[in-house]
Formats: sequence, structure tokens, C-alpha cells
Amino acid sequence: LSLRQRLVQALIQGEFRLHYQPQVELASGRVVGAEALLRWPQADGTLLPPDHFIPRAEETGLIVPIGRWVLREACTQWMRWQANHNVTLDLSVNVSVRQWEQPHFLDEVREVLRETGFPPERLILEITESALLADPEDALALTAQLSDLGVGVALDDYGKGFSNLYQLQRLSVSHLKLDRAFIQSLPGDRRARAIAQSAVTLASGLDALTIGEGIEVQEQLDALLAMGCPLGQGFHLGRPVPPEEFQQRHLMGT
Ligand code: G
Ligand code: G
Ligand code: MN
Ligand code: NA
Repeated sequence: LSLRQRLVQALIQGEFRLHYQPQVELASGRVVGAEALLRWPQADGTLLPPDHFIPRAEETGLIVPIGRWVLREACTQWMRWQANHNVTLDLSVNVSVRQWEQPHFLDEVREVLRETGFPPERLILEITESALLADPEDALALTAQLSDLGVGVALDDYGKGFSNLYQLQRLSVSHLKLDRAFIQSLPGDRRARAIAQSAVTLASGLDALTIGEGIEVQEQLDALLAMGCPLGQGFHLGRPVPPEEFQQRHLMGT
């Protein structure tokens, strides 16, 4: 079977899984959110990471039904956590440009929120910087409509896409996710520090929150904290894990 055919089969047979990575308030260490990350278990027991199949899913358009499943599944999982732990986490879900440029994308988001009972103000859709800037007028309309719904928008991989600051000025964005390329060089690299600091300052001026991505060691966390970066994500704070493990590690005792 071709990869496309295997993706269709995986979708029909319910093979996809979501893992969840904690997002942490750096000052307190509190888990305040979770990012849903797609995984595809293989017959040999391995997990295929998204960069091995999302590009093909995007080319074939299969990312549209896959993404629909991701959103519904993540919202459903969050509602279970909410019922069991009375949590008020934010839920971040990645969205490809192929998905949000569909005419019915916003209707589908509304539909999932309605069907699952998920509170819109807890949902954050992550859109890569390059995707948002590829079609600025559409992005403008879409982010405004999401914002009207109460849904947040995170600019993913910020700093990697040659940000068009003029577009950023016009977009409704609730979070900037500072790409891990910058975090990795902290705290030693003066130039990375300058860029990280400028992202934090910029976000705060736009009433958005910066999330430092890919924090792997305490020194990187300390550097971000000193810059006033409110939120972080990375292996040092917690790896992406299956929902049961997320619950055990991050929700027990809350
Ligand atoms: O989970 P991992 O860090 O390996 O993810 C690699 C890339 O795949 C990231 O850029 C992430 O944004 C993307 N990705 C993960 N899950 C999804 C998803 O559900 N939908 C889309 N469109 N991208 C995803
Ligand atoms: O592009 P996006 O932010 O959606 O990508 C999330 C990806 O980053 C996931 O594939 C996740 O596994 C990965 N990731 C999360 N934390 C870390 C980290 O601390 N180090 C590295 N190298 N990757 C990370
Ligand atoms: Mn992301
Ligand atoms: Na990212």
C-alpha cells in the first residue's frame, strides 16, 4: 500500500493516537496547558512521529479529516480530565494551513465545541508562522473570527518564518511560541538572548503570551524566566505522553 492508502486506512480504522505535552507557568512550575501531538502506532510497535506522515497528509488533503479527528479527540479527552480532576488547563491543537483554508473550517470548530461541550476560551489553535503569513488576508479574517468565538491563536515556531511584523500588528494572536532553535542556545548565546527577549517584549506589547519551546535544561528555563517569559514547554518540564500518563504525572493531586 502507498502511504496515502495507509493513511486512509489508519483514519478509517481509528489507528491514530494523541500524546499530550505539558505547558507550564515558569514562575510557579504549575501545569497550565497541554499540547495535543499526533502519533501513529505501527504494526511493529513503534510510534511514527508526525513529520514522517503529516507532509504527505497535507499533500493529499487527508490532513483535513485527520485534523478534524485530532480536534474532536483532544476536546473529548480534555472533557474527561475536566470531569475527573476539575482541571482548567488550556488545550493547544496544531492546525495545518490546508485545514484552516477550507471554507467550512470555522463551522467545524464550532461544531466540535458544541458537540463536546468544550469551553472555547480554553482552546488554542496553533498555526505556524509561515502558514499564517502565506495568506495574510485569510489569516486576518480567520484569527478575528476565532477571537470572536473566544478561541485563542498561537503563532507556532515563531522566529523561524521571517515574521512579517506588519501582519503581526494586524492579527489577533493570543500566544507566540518561540521556536526551540533560540531556546537551545540559551543562556550562553548573546544573539539568541536578544531574539528571545525581543519576542517576549513584542508578545507582551501585543497582549499575547510567549511560550518558550523545547526547554531541555534548567538554565534555559532560568534565562527565559529572567526575560519575563511567562510560559514554557519542553522535555525538562515534561515529554509528550499518552493521556493516561499525562493524567498520572500532571493532573493527580490537582
Ligand atoms: O510531536 P512532534 O514534536 O514530533 O511534532 C512534530 C511536528 O508535527 C510539529 O511541528 C507539530 O506541530 C506537528 N504536529 C503534531 N501533531 C499535529 C497535528 O495534530 N496536526 C498538525 N497539523 N501538525 C501536528
Ligand atoms: O512545532 P511544534 O511546536 O508543534 O512541535 C512540537 C514538537 O516539539 C513535538 O514533536 C515535540 O515532541 C517536540 N519537543 C517538545 N519538547 C521538546 C524538547 O524539549 N526538545 C526537543 N528537541 N523537541 C521537543
Ligand atoms: Mn505546536
Ligand atoms: Na513549534
